[in-house]
Amino acid sequence: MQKLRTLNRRNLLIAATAMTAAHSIPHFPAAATSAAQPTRLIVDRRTVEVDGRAASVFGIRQPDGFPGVVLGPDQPFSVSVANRCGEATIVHWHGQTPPVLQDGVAETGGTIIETGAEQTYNFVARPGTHWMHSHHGLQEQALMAAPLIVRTAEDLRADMQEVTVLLHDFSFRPPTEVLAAVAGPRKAAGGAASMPGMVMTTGNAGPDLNDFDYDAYLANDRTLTDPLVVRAAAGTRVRLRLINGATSTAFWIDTGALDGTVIAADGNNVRPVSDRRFPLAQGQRLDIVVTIPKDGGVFPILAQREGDARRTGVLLASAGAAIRKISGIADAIVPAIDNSLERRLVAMAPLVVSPAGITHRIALTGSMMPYIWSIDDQTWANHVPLRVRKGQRVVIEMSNRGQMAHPMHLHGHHFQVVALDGAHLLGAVRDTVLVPTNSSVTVAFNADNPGRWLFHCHNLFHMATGMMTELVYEDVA
Ligand SMILES: [Cu+2]
Repeated sequence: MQKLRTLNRRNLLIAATAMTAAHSIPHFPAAATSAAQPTRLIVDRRTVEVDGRAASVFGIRQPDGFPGVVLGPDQPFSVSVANRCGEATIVHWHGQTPPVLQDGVAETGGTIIETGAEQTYNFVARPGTHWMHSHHGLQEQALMAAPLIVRTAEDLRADMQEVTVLLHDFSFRPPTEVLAAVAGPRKAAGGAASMPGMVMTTGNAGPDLNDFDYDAYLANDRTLTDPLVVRAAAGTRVRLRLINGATSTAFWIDTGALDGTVIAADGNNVRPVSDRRFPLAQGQRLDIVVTIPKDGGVFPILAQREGDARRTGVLLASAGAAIRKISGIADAIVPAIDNSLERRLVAMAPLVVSPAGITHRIALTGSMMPYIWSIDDQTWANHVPLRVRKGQRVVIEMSNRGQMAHPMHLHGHHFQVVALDGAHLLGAVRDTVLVPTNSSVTVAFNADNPGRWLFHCHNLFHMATGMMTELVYEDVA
């Protein structure tokens, strides 16, 4: 049973609501645990029910079943991970900027956690909406992921109910079969869809979308057949902490009848931008504030797969509002996600970027047939590291030369988006940026965290087939 680590009356209410829902994962990360005691996380297998059918998946949970970690202001990231999942693993703290050996990545020096073993982590936590996921094999596809929320004093002062939503793409098939299907020979006929239900491009010039026909799309482990219903009082504000934990699915977030205001991207505050539809690539997070109207009602917050009609989501409902059924299939297909929102984002706290710098220009390469993705035509096995020196300003210009979009994620740093297709901007500070097909994106950051750091596409199957390199500080290489 979930402990009520509550902060105020409203949060107590929310926690109580979560507990009434059968097999729900709590959607509201409650208050922090004591700074003196590391938060214990157990990685194990669990059973979830997806549209009435049981599935064995992974979980990253506290002993009481609470998924992931929530830290309060100025709390250190002090966590122990006990691996009871029956196979070796390593958990990456996506969005955090720890010393490299604590990044949760074996390729750059982290220690694999064998099954039965336990490992501790301790570093200064970075505020914001982040998440954790396996960085080992294909475990992320089997839901080895959880929220990692670090709240600020300002967050606590804001009179807003917080609702964390972790999105997934889900298959009853084992991850290795998913990869085999994705990378298999089915695309031989010039990229045409040959799998029932598979959605490909909307036109010859469009990008290739959606490699795999998933069985379901999940929001906090649930589909719209039995969605999470969050009670939210009429006239109050709700801060949605949205995390795209899907391995190979990008979503359009749809706030429906409510105006949504983006206040943070990948955990970094941005100048408020309002809209009702927001693109969210794999690995990315958005914090969106909505206001429940004074006369109340039920307000679905939906995530619809790009290039598809399928969707998932949660419902915000005021007291007494009758819950209506929302179909998991939308009336219309939505297009591929793009950088329309990215163009409008302005960092609240721009990075102070060192004057002297180095620019790396890289091409995002690879193909559908054979299904191999790469950087400058090199897969991870032959990767050429991006070399930097501590204290430098680093600029990375990425040009996408392939047929699929790539959400590129840099470990250990947050960068600022400084150009989209050559047009300069002082955009969002974030750790994962979408590089659409036939597009270029330039990011800049301070080389302030020595080590070797992975830099890769956050489409798990692009990464698994090679689309990964590393940033290497020369003094440590
Ligand atoms: Cu990719």
